[in-house]
Amino acid sequence: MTSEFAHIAGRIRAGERLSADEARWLYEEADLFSLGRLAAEVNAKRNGEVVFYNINRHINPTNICVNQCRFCAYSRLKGEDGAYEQGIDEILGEVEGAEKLGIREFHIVGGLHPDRPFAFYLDLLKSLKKAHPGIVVKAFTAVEIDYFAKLSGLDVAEVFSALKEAGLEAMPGGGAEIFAPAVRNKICPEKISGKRWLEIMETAHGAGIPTNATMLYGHVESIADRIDHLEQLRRLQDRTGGFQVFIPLAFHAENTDIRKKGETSGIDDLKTLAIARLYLDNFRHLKAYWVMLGEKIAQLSLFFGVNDLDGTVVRERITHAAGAKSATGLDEDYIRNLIRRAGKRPVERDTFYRPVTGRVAGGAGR
Ligand code: V47
Ligand code: SF4
Repeated sequence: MTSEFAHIAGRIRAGERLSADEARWLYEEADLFSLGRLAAEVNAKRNGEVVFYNINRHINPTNICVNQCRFCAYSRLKGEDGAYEQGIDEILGEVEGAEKLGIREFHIVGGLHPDRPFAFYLDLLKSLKKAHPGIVVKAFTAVEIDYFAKLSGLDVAEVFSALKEAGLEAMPGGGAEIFAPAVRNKICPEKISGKRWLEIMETAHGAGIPTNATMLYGHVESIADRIDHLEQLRRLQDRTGGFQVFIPLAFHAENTDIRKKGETSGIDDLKTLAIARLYLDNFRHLKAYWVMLGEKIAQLSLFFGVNDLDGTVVRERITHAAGAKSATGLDEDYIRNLIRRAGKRPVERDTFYRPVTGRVAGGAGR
């Protein structure tokens, strides 16, 4: 172990914060296994051997979007081949019987549809809550919230209060991409700025809505851009404490306008997770999104500081449009086995990271 690594490890063990320069050094110079072991140690102190997963269902009401992010293979213009939009009845039909499958969360994100009024989204939440009062609705990225404010003429706080009344309980972390303006201009010039994304999240936290945070990596950004992204998340979390979990999203290039050979490497994926665990000392949870990492890297990430494997998902569309080779959903037993075979303890959680009690997963004796 180099003396630089020992110095950083000593500072972290003493409860000091990783600096941007140290994070860059870890990315560029650190030995992968020493880095992983340190991140795993920090995680074990906070979360023990428990690894969370949840039983959720993705709902993507439409892929029609007025933005044309260059990394997105999912969106279509209205009238374009492959464009779709689901009405409320169709969505309700798709999730019928969700309780019998043990589903505890609807995760709803979609495109910025040019004609649908804000009232559509309020009706969607109300209808879902009426039909499934026990299932938590985690919905809409900060990008969609900004769009709803424009559509409705309301300010962001008013949008949140209407959505809360309709049943919104938490928000996913999408739309963050990379905050650095130079990168954002290249990969998603029409999208709200990083500054606006952070402002909207701050307003959500102020309204009592917990949110997640993401970072899309492995496209045209530099290591310094990634660290700047983590720094901005850490600062906001210091102020609000409203982020529940950080989720790095590995870029998939197929069918996108970003020309790039191959996907992120497994080594980059694991380093990014481990450095996030160390840098984001004020985030309790770190999620390996198996859809983007593949099931095997997601399993290995449990030795690199991760304590959450997302969920059963069913049925993922966004990453699969960009060539993901992972399944479009996993069953609960499969996820529990991934965790158990890594020597960890699988625990089902709800949206708010509370262990689910009173239910024995997959039957007796487990
Ligand atoms: O914002 C789009 C990303 C995000 C691609 O909060 C891509 O629990 C890789 O945010 N390659 C949406 N990524 C998904 C998302 C998410 C997923 C799972 C859980 C949670 C959560 C949030 O997907 C977008 C964008 O960053 N994305 N295209 C692509 N080609
Ligand atoms: Fe639209 Fe979201 Fe795709 Fe961008 S990433 S084009 S905002 S659906």
